[in-house]
Amino acid sequence: MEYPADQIVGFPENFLWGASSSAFQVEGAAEEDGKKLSTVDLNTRRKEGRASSDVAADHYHRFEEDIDLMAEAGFSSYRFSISWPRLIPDGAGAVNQKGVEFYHKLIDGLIARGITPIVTLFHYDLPLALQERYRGWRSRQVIDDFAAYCRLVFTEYGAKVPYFLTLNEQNMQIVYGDWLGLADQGVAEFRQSQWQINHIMNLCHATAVRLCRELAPNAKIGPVPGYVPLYPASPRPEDVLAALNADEVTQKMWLDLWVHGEYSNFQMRYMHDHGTPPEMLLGDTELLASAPVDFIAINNYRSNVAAYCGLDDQSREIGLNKDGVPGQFVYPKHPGVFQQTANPYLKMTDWDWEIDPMGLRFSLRDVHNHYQLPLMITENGFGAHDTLTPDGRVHDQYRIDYLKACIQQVQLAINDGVPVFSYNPWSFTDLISTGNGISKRYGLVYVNRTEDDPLDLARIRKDSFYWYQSVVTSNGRLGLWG
Ligand code: BGP
Repeated sequence: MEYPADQIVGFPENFLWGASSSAFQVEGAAEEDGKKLSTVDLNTRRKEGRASSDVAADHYHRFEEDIDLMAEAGFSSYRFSISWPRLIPDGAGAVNQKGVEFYHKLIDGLIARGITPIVTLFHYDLPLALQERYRGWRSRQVIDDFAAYCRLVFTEYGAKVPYFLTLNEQNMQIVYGDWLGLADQGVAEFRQSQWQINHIMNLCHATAVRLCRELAPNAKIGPVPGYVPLYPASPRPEDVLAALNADEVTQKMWLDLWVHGEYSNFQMRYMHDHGTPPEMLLGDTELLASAPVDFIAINNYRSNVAAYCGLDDQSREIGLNKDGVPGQFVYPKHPGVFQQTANPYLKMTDWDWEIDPMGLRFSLRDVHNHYQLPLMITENGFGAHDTLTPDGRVHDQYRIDYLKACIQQVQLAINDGVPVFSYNPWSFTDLISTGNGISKRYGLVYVNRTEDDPLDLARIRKDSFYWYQSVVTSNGRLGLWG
C-alpha cells in the first residue's frame, strides 16, 4: 500500500528506540575476572588478520561511557546479550560473581538512564568447556546446563529486565552450517546431525521460555530469528514454489515450531529427506508445546532471491563473503528445493548483501500475517569500511541513507497495521563482526582500533549518531521524510 504523506501515522509514544550488540562481539575481556572462553571466542582467534573477541570494543571496561553515549543519543532501549561463560565459566557448576555483578551494573546503569534492557540469553557463545566435555549442542546434557544458566539469569535479573530473547538466529546457525564452529568435524557430518542439534536447541528455547514464566513472571520472552525475505526469481510457478520452499526451510520452519509448538508435516518430511530427523524422547513433544512466545524479534539485513533447482542439479553450500571485496558470495543450491540467485533490482554492500529497506517492511508484514504477535526489530544495519577522516569525524552518509530508508519502512509497516514496538539497529558502537573482524563496521559510534592494534579504543560519534539522535529524540518526527 502507498499512503499520501498526511496519512502516515507516527510512531507510538511508547516506542522503544535503541541499538543492538552481543557479548562476544562487544565486551572483550574474554578471559578476565573469571570468564573463560566460549566456542565463538576461539573461532574469532582462528581468523587470521582479524580482531578477536579478546579486546573487541572493550565494552566490559568502558560500558559506563557507552551507556552515557546511549543516553546522549536519547535511547529508550538497548539490546545486548549475556555471556554464559562469564556467568558460569565452565558452562555448568560454579558461578562467577564478578560476571554476575557486571551485568547488574550494566542493567542498573541502563535503567538509571531510562533505557530498557532487552536481553539475549544466547548469542553464539557456548562455554568451550561444554564443547570439550560433550560436544555442546550435540548432547542432551546441554539442555540441563542451559536451564541452570537461564535459572541464574532469571533469578538475578528477571525483576529488572522486561524483555528476554532466547537463542540468537538459531535458524541461521543451522542454515549456514560451518559459520560459527558448529561443523567442528566438517560440513558433511554437520549436515547429518543438523536436525538433532536443532532439536536440542529447540528444547533449550522451550526450557528458557518455561523458566522465564516461572522465575520472571513479569518479563516477556520471544525468539530472534535471522529473517530474510525470499523473492521468486520470476513469475514462473517453479520459481514461485522455490521461493516458498526457501522461506520454509530457512525461517518459517523455526517460527512455526516456536509459535505453534510442534513440527509440521512439511518439517518432518524435509528433515527426513535432508539429514536425519531428530530423536524424539518422551516428554519432548509436551515441552515444545508448552512454551508459546510473547513476541517475535527479527534481525533483518537483506533479502534473497530463490529460483527452481532440479533434483538432478549439483548441491552447493552457501559461501559467505568474508573480506569485503564484492563478488565473493557463493549462492547455495539445494536440488529439489531451491537455489539462491542474484537480484538484478538491488545494489549490494561490499560484502554482497542485498540492500533492501523495503524487505524490512515485507518481513514485518509477513511475520505478523503468519503469527499475529507483536514484533520488535533487534538487528538491522549497514556493514561498511568506515574511514576516520582528518577532521576527526566519520562521514557515513551511506549508513544514514540505509537506516533512514529502513525506518521509513518500519513506519509504513506500522501504518499497515503491524504492531512493531521497538527498533534496535546493529550496532551502537563498532564491534567485531561474526566473520570479518573490525573491518566490517556497523556502529553509530566509531571505535578507534584496527584489526591487529587496539589503539586507544576511543569512541567517536559518527554522522549517523547525530542523525539517529534526531530521529530518536523526536520519536521519528525528524530526520525521516524531510
Ligand atoms: C547477525 C548476527 C550478529 C551480527 C550481524 C552482522 O546475523 O546476529 O551477531 O554479527 O549478523 O553480521 P556480520 O557480523 O557477519 O556482518
